[in-house]
Amino acid sequence: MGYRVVVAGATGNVGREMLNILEERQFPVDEIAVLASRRSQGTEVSFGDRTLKCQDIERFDFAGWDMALFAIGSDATKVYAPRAAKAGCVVIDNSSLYRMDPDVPLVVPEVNAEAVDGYAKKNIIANPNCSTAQMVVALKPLHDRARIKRVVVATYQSVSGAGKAGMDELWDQTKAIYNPTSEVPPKAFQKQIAFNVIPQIDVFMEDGATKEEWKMVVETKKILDPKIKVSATCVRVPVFVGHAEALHIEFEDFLDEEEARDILREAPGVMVIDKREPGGYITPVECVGDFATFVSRIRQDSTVENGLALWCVSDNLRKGAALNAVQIAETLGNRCLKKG
Ligand code: 11C
Repeated sequence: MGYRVVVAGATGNVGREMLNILEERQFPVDEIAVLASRRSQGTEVSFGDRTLKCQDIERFDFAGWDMALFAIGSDATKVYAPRAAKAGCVVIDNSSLYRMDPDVPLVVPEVNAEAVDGYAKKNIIANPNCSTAQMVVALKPLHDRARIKRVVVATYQSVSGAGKAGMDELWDQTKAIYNPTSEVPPKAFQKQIAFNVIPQIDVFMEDGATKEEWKMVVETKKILDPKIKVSATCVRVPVFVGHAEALHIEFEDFLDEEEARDILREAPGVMVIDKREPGGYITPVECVGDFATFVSRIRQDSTVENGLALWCVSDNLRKGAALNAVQIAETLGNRCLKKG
């Protein structure tokens, strides 16, 4: 006995990962429907050893389905999430549309699983931004021990965060640099991404921060603790999958680096790889396809009182999106819904 599950946006990077992860984690699925836009209707996607055909989301009836994992972007979510929720299907939404809605829980199960219990106000649960998700997984156990006052973070975000168009642009520009027969001007990004880094992700806000940076600030407060101050600089780097973050954390209480390492070793969702030798840390290409948030380079930051610095890396399509959505589905199932 399990659930009737919908995956909306099944042909995209995140949707495909959702299907992989539902299968890998043996999520109790009684029946599954995969949805896409009319343009992709009939496109085949894999679910374990089965091949599923995408149905047109416009014509799909959500009544009788228990939960729907959405990876369709904010514009389409605005149309279809209320429709699914009204039909009694709980939406787990990967877009940014509902994240800051006070009636919608924003959940990273390792951090605030209990927030899922508030799902029924709108029948919608939000999945955070990828750069926030991995950061709060690493921060939570340290916050429980020494109370975080402030975090300064610089991100190194892969092009898959910008979808297939971002991945294609890095690939095509890289090829064009070696074989300059055709020019590949920036389109998905604001400047050349091949052999470059770009200090802009998403649009600029009035205060000079970008929206990606703003998301890290407000989402961390909603998920972990409204008292935590976050200063973020988000940077796009020429990596296909895997976001990295350099964190400088200021605590209320002193936290020794050895104790921090031990706490993180025991923390759910965290894998510590921290040998103080050449290569004794994790890089983005090594985390692809993994479930964990990897933490390396844990060390005291002596430039502030009670400071700690660390390096954190995770697969942005997994913990940053599809895995977290499936973990929310698991939490919802365990805490709130009856199996079919
Ligand atoms: C990126 N973090 O790397 C973004 C992608 O709010 O869900 C995810 C945007 C979001 O470009």
